[in-house]
Amino acid sequence: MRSGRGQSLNPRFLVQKAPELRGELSRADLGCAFAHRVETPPNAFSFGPRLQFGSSLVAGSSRKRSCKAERRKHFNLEHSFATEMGNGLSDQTSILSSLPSFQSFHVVILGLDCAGKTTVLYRLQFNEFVNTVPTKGFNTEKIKVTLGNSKTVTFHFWDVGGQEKLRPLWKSYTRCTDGIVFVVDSVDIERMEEAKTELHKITRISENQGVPVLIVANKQDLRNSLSLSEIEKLLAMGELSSSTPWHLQPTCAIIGDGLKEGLEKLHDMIIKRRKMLRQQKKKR
Ligand SMILES: Nc1nc2c(ncn2[C@@H]2O[C@H](COP(=O)(O)OP(=O)(O)OP(=O)(O)O)[C@@H](O)[C@H]2O)c(=O)[nH]1
Ligand SMILES: [Mg+2]
Repeated sequence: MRSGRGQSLNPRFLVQKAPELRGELSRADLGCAFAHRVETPPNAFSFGPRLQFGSSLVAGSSRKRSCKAERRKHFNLEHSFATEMGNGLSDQTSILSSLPSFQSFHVVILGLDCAGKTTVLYRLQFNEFVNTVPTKGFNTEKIKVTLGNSKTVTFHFWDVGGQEKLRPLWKSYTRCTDGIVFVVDSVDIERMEEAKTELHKITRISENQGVPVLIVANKQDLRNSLSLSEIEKLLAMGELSSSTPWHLQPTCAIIGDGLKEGLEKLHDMIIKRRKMLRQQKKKR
């Protein structure tokens, strides 16, 4: 079974958990709530789903001008290797890029197409559900997340398209990354083997040795979603290298359930690894 665009939802779950979705749900007759998609133009560097949020997120002309130089700098420094692939950069990204980088963690979001990566990204960014279109290149956002201990950290997320033809590019994005978020569609049983192959392939790359992986078991709101233990088994997570710290987190990206908890774990694993690397350096 393949879920995702136009899938059958568990409406009771959503109505209880996501009051802001009720209008959407009644319009869609509680059956295929997200069948009504707002398509965004497929041109590179389009503002993607952000356009749906109105003026507060579309920069005014003066702000645009003042950001121009910063945007160019940011772009040259960080995106040059992948500019041709981009389809979701924003003014917000460029402003946030000027923040001090010592608290910023570079995190790549990977997973098969339709797993919910972009939904995760924009749920974290706007704390709202955003209708998505398949990612042709990547989306990137710097997002401040307040963790349980009230500490605010900045994650620089790179959400890369999961279609088969785009997967060879994943390794370019994981170069020097602090962490990987690997999103899995919990009802896509048929493609669990494919997800396993991709997960193991990306973690086995020598540069990714020791990089913490947060495996997001997404779409837990759907009927027939696999349990965590089933997913753990199907993804053969026990066979991941012993040097790869991982955590499996159940989520529902459309309402945001489980995302903060997952990031908390990822943050802990990243900090632990950084400490370990520092100690190893000192010993040498
Ligand atoms: N029911 C349910 N649907 C979800 C959830 N997360 C995402 N979706 C839906 O799954 C579909 C695909 O989501 P995307 O975020 O575009 O998937 P993606 O992984 O970015 O896909 P690519 O960009 O093609 O790699 C959309 O219709 C989302 O609304 C979830 O937690 N529950
Ligand atoms: Mg996407």
